[in-house]
Amino acid sequence: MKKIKLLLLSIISILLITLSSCKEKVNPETVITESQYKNPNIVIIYADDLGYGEMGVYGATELETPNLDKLANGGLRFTNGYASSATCTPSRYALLTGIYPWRNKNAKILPGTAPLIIDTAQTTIPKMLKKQGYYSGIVGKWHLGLGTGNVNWNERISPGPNEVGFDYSHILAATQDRVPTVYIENGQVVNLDPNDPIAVDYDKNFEGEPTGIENPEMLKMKWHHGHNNSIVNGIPRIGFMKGGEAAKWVDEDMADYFLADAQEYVKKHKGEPFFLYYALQQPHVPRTPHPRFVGKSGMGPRGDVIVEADWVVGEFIKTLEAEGLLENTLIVFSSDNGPVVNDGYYDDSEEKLGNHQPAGPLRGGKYSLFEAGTRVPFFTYWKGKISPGVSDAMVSQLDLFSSLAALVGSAESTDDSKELLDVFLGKSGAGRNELVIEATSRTAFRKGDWAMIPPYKGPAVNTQVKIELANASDYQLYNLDEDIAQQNNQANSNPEKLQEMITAYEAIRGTQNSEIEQLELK
Ligand code: NG6
Ligand code: CA
Repeated sequence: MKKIKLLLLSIISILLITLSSCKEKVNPETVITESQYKNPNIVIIYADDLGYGEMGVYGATELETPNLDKLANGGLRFTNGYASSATCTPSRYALLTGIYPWRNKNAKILPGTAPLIIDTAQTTIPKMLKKQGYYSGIVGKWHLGLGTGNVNWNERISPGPNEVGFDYSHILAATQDRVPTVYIENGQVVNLDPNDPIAVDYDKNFEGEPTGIENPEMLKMKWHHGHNNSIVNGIPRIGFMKGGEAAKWVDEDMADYFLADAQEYVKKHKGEPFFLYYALQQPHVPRTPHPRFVGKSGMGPRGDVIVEADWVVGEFIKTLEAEGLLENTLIVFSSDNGPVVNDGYYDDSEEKLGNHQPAGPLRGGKYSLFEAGTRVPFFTYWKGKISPGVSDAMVSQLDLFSSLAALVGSAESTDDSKELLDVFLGKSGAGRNELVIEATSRTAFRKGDWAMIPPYKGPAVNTQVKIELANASDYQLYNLDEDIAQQNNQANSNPEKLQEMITAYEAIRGTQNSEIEQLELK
């Protein structure tokens, strides 16, 4: 009798176990299949000009970024994470191709009419992912050139993102301060009226068209330097544009516009492994927060658009969560270059900055070879896969190409892009040992705890943006471990270290090139 009881009990418990595991298997919410683990979705969220000190988790005290902080705190936050360049185009080039931007002489701040600078035969992150079965999209800022020469904005614009690997693209061509001020979806200007064709010129104005310099009465935002060509929505821009009235974007709606598209993209493609490159336009100039965010930071439009960007990221994450995708999506957040306060408009950014330090403890800013030019906020997040933490490992956006390839089982890599998947996932602290950084065609070197900046002609400070560029007649050598603010130049006191740095730098970069273009902010 006892034996039968025992047998019955064990049969019941086996049944229960089987039933409960069956239940797990049929609930679509909780199932993560083997292939999903192998092919997680990948999202890169890329801010424009966000500095090292502009998130709470990176030490900001005057500005609140609760959504970014939450994400960074739940993921792996890098203290030595680098953009490849101190300006936009070169950093984006390196991010997508895994190639140092200084290897391509066209990788510099581009006008809105510049041709595409990525060779359509070249490999890119979306192309590599496509071979592994991914669908790829870009939503937001492009700034890598379009077409091959004279773009006709009234026909399909090609080559562009769709020709370098993106299956879907919804972009602004260059920057928010450059014409054409229209959205472009898969090569077509959105809302273009064929009876009001678009013409763009960066050299001369179109007859009868108002400009910032001639029509100050039409401006709602005044230009400080440059930015005095065509006026769109009361904001003077770089470059001249005619026509396309119905297609022109509303600056204050841009964050909502791209957010809605990024959310829709996720919903549409959640059934397949997808890659999304979500390139935010904030806090680049012109800073035009939606009225919901005006005054929210107490720091004027620059702070307000950072608050707006933080909100946008929060909303986007909510969508991933609602779609049940958070456990199956690797998120990478970073910025294309360091911060600038006044970048060409009178927008109260200096007056209302208060105690905020956009670069945190770092020296310099956007355009600079000092640390603040390229050391930026950088974190990875993957719910349940990446343990929360902080990593001091040196990583560059350049490394995403080879590391993401390793993640999805691709053997592709480039010489410049280090495969650091375990570092990005928090399984290893062994980042890169050395890195060449770039700023407006000049380069410098980081190795171990040391930073070396070769001598460059040119002003020490750009007085328009009030940023120290790091130009000097002699070599500079800093130990970042003890001197993160780069105040103590050891080039003279430590000649052995200096020589070691120069030798290692030249092994990658070649001997110093004297043909350096001077930064010209018009
Ligand atoms: C500069 C612009 C600046 C910004 C920058 C590009 C002037 C005076 N300044 O030339 O406002 O647009 O280019 O920024 O025109 S980036 O983040 O896209 O590299
Ligand atoms: Ca930028």
